[in-house]
Amino acid sequence: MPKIETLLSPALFHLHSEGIEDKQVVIIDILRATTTVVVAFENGVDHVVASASVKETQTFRDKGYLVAAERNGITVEGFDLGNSPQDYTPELVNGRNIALTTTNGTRALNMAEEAETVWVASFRNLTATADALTQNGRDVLLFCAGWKDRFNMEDTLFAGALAEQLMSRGWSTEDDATLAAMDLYTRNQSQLPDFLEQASHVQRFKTLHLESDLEVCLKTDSSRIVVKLDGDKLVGQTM
Ligand code: 3SL
Repeated sequence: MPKIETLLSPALFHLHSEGIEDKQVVIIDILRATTTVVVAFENGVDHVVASASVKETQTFRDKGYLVAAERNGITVEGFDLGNSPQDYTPELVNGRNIALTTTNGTRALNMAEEAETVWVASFRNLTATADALTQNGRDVLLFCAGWKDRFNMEDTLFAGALAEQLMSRGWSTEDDATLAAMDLYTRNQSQLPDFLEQASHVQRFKTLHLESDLEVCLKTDSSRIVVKLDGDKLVGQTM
């Protein structure tokens, strides 16, 4: 049976990078990068290029891309979009390509690019992602993007939710981080918004008036689209 491991911070990546070319990696940035990418695919984007750099992302404008950049929760000046999933409307993104850079999510994606498959997941496509992982069948690393190398609750909760699904399908784990993430999720799954009130990024959202994104980011299983890295592009596929 395939095994599950969880990376609670990008700072721990070096402990998991050996053998990554034989593993599936799931990038998790619930607030908000991986949710935003999933919403973009729900609304018809063709592909997304995720870059760690603002400068590189801006160069995609000349290639006809919509360009999107967020730093510290704020849209970078001069870009078409920031990182609010609510801005990625069908009217704007359907049939378009997007180049995106965010504080933590796109950095995590770039770190994991050597993996056998890199998936991008959110609560919105939780079960669809579990189905895709199961179909692939290789060991999985759940990669929480966190906040500037720090642990965060929302990514850990999602890692717990996904690990729960995989364990119920017969997957196994010997990893304390995965067991802790599952415990956090099972204790709080019935009251996620209330539990996350105390989370640092939710507090940050309040200062930036971004609270309305929370509902979009915590919606579970509204989509059957899975998102994976294909060369240097993120592409979507319906399960
Ligand atoms: O860090 C990231 O990649 C972002 O998701 C952070 S924010 O939600 O846009 O503030």
